[in-house]
Formats: sequence, structure tokens, C-alpha cells
Amino acid sequence: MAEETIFSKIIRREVPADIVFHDDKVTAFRDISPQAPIHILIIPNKLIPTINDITEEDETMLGHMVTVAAKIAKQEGIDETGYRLIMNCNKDAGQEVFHIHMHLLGGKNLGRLVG
Ligand code: DGP
Repeated sequence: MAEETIFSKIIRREVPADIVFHDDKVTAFRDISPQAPIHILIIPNKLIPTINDITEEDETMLGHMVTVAAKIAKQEGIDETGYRLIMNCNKDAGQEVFHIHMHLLGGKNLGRLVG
């Protein structure tokens, strides 16, 4: 059984967060330590510790995370200027919270990361 993180408490509204979207599959809220003018985390309501723990039954929910990210980007007015979606897995990527999450970053030129 995976250990809960602070994100489970945010989903259950036991810890305050600036929630911008939620439905039966995902919750999205502003990052406590923003790395860009817009920095939102999209997380599954189901606890999955790392990307390595994703199974085929999670595929629909993962697609939904991307759809929700695009919807929020539009809501935040950065759909046309652009944004970046990032998911970190384990130590070398700097994952700190072991409940998978997608970072949505935008609101400024983010520079080139890869490519
Ligand atoms: P990562 O390094 O990918 O595991 O990113 C974890 C992010 O979670 C990091 O950008 C800070 C954010 N975070 C951690 N704890 C909290 C919290 O209690 N509330 C909010 N809103 N964000 C948090």
C-alpha cells in the first residue's frame, strides 16, 4: 500500500490549496513554490507514487490529465503564448512528492529545455 502524501490531504480539502479545477478523476491547484508566473499541478485523485507505478488501467486518466492541462492553460490565458508540461520521476528528476503530478508552467518565455 503506497504511503499518502500532502497531495491526498489537498484532494480531500484537509489542507488548503488554491484549487483551479477538480472532477472525479483529477485535481489541479497552484504550486506553493511557483517557478513561473503560472505554475499549476495536475494530479490524479488516485494515489500513484511514481510514473513507474502507472498501469494500463490508468491510461484514460492520464490522457484526461493532459486534456485538463490544456483547458486550464486556456482558462489562465496562456494557451496561445505557450506553456510546458513536466512530470518528474524519482531522484535524478528531482521528484519530491510521491504522488504523480504534472507541472503546468507558463506566463513567461521558459527558454529551451530540450530539442
Ligand atoms: P516535484 O519536484 O516534481 O515532486 O514537485 C513537487 C511540487 O509540489 C513542488 O513544485 C512544490 C509543490 N508542493 C509541495 N508541497 C505542496 C503543498 O503543500 N501545496 C502546494 N500547493 N504545492 C506543494
